[in-house]
Amino acid sequence: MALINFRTCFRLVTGALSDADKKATLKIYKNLVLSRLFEEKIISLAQEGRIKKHWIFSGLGQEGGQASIVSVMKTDDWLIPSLRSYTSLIGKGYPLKLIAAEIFGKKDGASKGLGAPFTLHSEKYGLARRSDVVGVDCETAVGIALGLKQRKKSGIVVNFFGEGAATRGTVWSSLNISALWKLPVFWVCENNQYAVTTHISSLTVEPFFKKAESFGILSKKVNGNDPLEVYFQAKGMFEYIRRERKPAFLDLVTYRLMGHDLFYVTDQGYQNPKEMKKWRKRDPLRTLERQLLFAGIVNSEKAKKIKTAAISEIEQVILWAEKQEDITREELLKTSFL
Ligand SMILES: Cc1ncc(C[n+]2csc(CCOP(=O)(O)OP(=O)(O)O)c2C)c(N)n1
Ligand SMILES: [Mg+2]
Repeated sequence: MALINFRTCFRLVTGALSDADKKATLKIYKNLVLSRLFEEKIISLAQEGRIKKHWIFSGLGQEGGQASIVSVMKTDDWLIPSLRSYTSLIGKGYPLKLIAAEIFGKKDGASKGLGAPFTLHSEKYGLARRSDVVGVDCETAVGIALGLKQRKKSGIVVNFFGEGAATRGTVWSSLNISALWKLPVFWVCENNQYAVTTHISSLTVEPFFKKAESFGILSKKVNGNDPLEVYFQAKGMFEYIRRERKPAFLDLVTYRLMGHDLFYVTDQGYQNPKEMKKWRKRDPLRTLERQLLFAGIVNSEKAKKIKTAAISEIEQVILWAEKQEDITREELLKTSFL
């Protein structure tokens, strides 16, 4: 897959970005800067031993698609995030401090310190709880979308899941039902090519978008590390879902640069170093930054200001989160979070 899509270059060279697109891409960039710096901070705190919880699933280097897709969402749309979800939660407007408090295992965290940021449920922010059992969320997405349809509400459900999850039957039966019942779901397969240590080549022969297509669902495949391209593809697909009240499917091809979780960071033997080097060069944040500089949407001074503001916000949030009250052992044992 090329570093930057031809269509993206064309849009930039011809100045085909409307004012609304420019505003949206700046929002995507700010989200990516904040979530990247936040995640790097969290990883360094965990490595220093300041974070005890091990539920830190890194999305470093694969966040571009999430930022772009969530930027197109409206407040009454529902998001079921993926495992590696800081970017989408931040993009949906969820407070960073509650994400941080959850990571520190605090009572006031996103999931009351009992799970992880992605296991939160919040009607206010349109966030539905992701299960730790992969693939099950697709059934949740069907349920929420059916509820929206029966109540004649305008929102749609965006469900992120991994390509590993997409090997489960429950995912495809959910897609089938969404097509049959004409449900407004945007299925996003965050295809980072690994499920723990298993490469996608051991999981499937047919590309996922072709499988989705076979259920009669509008399906596309996109370079997930080119945020502008994802933004334009997603915008079109959102328009389709809103207009037709039918599902759509996006195969977001990206790459997992870190280990499965922080325990796996040093155990990268199953990932080919050449492959990793290639994908490091396709960093979505750097790609978008270059595109925005080229299109004059930011200049280097503005980019620097955005980064400084993000660093200061993160410092404040971490200071606040660390001071909050820990979850007690009794509360922890009372709850099953699967
Ligand atoms: C049904 C089920 N099987 C196995 C697991 C253990 N598990 C947790 S995450 C994961 C990998 C999922 O891979 P993928 O869907 O590609 O998501 P990614 O980790 O790449 O974001 C597995 C196998 C689980 N949580 N649920
Ligand atoms: Mg995966």
